[in-house]
Amino acid sequence: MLRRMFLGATAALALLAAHGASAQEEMILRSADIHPDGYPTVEAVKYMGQLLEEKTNGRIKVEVFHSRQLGEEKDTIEQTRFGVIDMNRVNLAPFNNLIPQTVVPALPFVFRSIEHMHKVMDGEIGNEILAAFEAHDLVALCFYDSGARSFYTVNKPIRSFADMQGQKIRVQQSDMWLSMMQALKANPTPMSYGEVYSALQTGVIDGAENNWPSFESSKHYEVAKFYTLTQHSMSPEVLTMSKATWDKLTPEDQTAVKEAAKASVAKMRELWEAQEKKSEETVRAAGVEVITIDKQPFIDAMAPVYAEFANTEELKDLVARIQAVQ
Ligand code: BDP
Repeated sequence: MLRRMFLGATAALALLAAHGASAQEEMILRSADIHPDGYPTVEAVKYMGQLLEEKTNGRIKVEVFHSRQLGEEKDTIEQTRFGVIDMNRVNLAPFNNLIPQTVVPALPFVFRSIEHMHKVMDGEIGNEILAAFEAHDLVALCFYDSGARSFYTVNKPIRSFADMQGQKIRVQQSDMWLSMMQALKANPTPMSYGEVYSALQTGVIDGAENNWPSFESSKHYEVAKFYTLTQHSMSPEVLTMSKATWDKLTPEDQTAVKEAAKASVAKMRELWEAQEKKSEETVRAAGVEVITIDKQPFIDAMAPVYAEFANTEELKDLVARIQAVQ
């Protein structure tokens, strides 16, 4: 009797599951971004949503909550892991402590050029890093460009390696980034992106670092008038989906999501290139002094960071394979 009841329940569940799949429910996927509307990452995810809507005949839509409406990156990552938020576009840095493989593409000077970065992230190595998210309740869909990050300061311009000494520099919440700043003899202060503007203004920090579009859209350039082209990291952005949401999708819809995300990468690159130019123009026109610098002492100082964070066979191998990509 018990056994029959059990079988009955299983059959009912199977029926329900089949029904759920064939009913092909409508879904609106909520996606988080800290950047403002119009920023390339926000527009790329909207575009991904349009493609997904087309592929699913309007059943699955994406709604982007930009301008940190859903919170700072550290919080939205947790909420995405718990399935409260469906999708999240973030930088790799806030994943560094959780997922060691994400450290590798953020390592200082690991890429020789944007082309090198594209080749690596579009290929086998990129796929391995995407796959590493699965163990952490996330499905990583694709990487987006983030240009190169450089330092900006309020009072003391960085004209040489020695000018890093003792400057209080905001970093993303990642141990690797802390270690990178220590290796540069700076004084790292981890804080979330949304706090940086007032921290610059009130002198809690002396500077921060970011790419052209973020330096501009955050308005940090209104306060920090020196931008030094160290281009020390090309840490890419990543678009993730909650594993909980992913598991609700049929295999066909999962494929549609992956395809839409992959197709949005090219769009993002177009948007990025255009935005980089525009942002650079805006920043220069606002009177920010843009400083070119000898990068070699910065590169030379990074050995301890590699030793500390590319510290397993797997990670060392990833670094070596990246460097070998021509
Ligand atoms: C920007 C990234 C964003 C990061 C931010 C930061 O797009 O995801 O959170 O930098 O420095 O370039 O926190």
